[in-house]
Amino acid sequence: MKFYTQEIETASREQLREIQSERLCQMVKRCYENVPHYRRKFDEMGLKPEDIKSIDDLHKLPFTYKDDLRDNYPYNLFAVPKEEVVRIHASSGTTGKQTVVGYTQHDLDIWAESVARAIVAMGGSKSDYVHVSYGYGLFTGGLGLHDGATRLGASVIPVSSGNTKRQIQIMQDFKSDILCCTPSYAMFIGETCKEMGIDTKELPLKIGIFGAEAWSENMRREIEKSLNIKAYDIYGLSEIAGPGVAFECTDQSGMHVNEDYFYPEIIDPETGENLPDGEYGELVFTCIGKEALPLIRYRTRDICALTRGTCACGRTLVKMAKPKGRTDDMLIIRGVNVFPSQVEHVLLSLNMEPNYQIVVDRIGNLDTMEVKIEMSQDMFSDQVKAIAGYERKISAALQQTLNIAAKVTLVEPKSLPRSEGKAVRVIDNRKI
Ligand code: DLL
Repeated sequence: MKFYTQEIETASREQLREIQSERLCQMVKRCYENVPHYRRKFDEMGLKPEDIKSIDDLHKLPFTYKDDLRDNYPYNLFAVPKEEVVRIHASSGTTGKQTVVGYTQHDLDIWAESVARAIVAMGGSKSDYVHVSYGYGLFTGGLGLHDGATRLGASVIPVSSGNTKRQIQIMQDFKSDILCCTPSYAMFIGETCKEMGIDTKELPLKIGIFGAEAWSENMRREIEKSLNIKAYDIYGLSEIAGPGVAFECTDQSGMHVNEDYFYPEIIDPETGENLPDGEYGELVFTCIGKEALPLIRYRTRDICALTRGTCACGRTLVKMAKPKGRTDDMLIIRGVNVFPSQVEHVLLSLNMEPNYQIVVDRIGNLDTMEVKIEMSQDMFSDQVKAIAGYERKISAALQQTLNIAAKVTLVEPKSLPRSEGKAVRVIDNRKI
């Protein structure tokens, strides 16, 4: 099986536009009638649901921000009565209050369908064992992949995260074909296999479905090598659906957006204006297929670009690039914009493993940046002089890419904390 829902995944642009326009008009009407926040916003702008006649009118609609979810905590943006809500999830909320999201049965169905499309596009099928190591709970990763694989008819192994040696034992004994977890956890599983003396070529594992955090092409190659699999990217966010909003196909050239349910735009984050295909800006989603929490033009803060056209896999669904980072991940150090992904890129280009942590501080009035990087076992056994040489080399490469001086400290192998979920890359000690 090449497609889960071929008709939609290979539809013409006109067919897609027709579906999108019809769904948008219906959802705008429902939002106006059922969500006081949206009614108030529309009224303030002098906008009526009838003014939205097709997807071309999307730009007339107001944006929705994470703060709108917080201000309406927990349930005030829901567009359906409580009896129709069958599931609640929440985002982790590293800053401030977490945000709460809800789903009707229909919402869970389209989410599961979106994930089933993803698994098939990556070469998975109902005859696979799908090992889910994303956390189960309020985080959408575990249950999202679980429901999608169940919908496809695959055999789900719901391991959840943690206890890495046990994960590997299960992979061996239960013959997991597909591994689902964050890319940083996949790296850690690879490292642990090596430590345990397990030859990953002996494992049945063939596909990895990795997402929930930004990861680079270099990191993909590392993971593919260490686990002896094909590693695919999956994107999503709790506010829109969870994993499966977009997914990679076997062409590995961007993620197809399930745009019949989640309509994407790229905007200039400063002006809010739409940007043309191919240009990087902030990714914005409108939930045109959802009932419980149909967000209009939700500002994801992810920095991304879109491309349209027919992919080598045959899908016509618009593709989003790997997100470069988030507008709120961006560190401003001495006036220079720094993304953690740039540090990762430099390390991988020097053939180092991307186990690092950025520590930012303010001493006097000056911002300082230290990058702690783990040495490989080989480097660790080198002379102090050689280690100082590595530090200088990395420091020079960082300076060239970031345009800012960073102190490089090489630390012992395996001394930085490992994450079983999303990696924590930045510690900002500045009180700003
Ligand atoms: O991370 C949902 C998810 C679970 C996606 C499992 C994929 C796999 P949140 O916790 O709400 O939801 O975090 C959403 O994570 O806005 C991005 O910044 C980031 N993110 C998610 N997937 C990717 C990806 C889940 N493939 C936020 N590449 C998003 C880069 C990603 N960043």
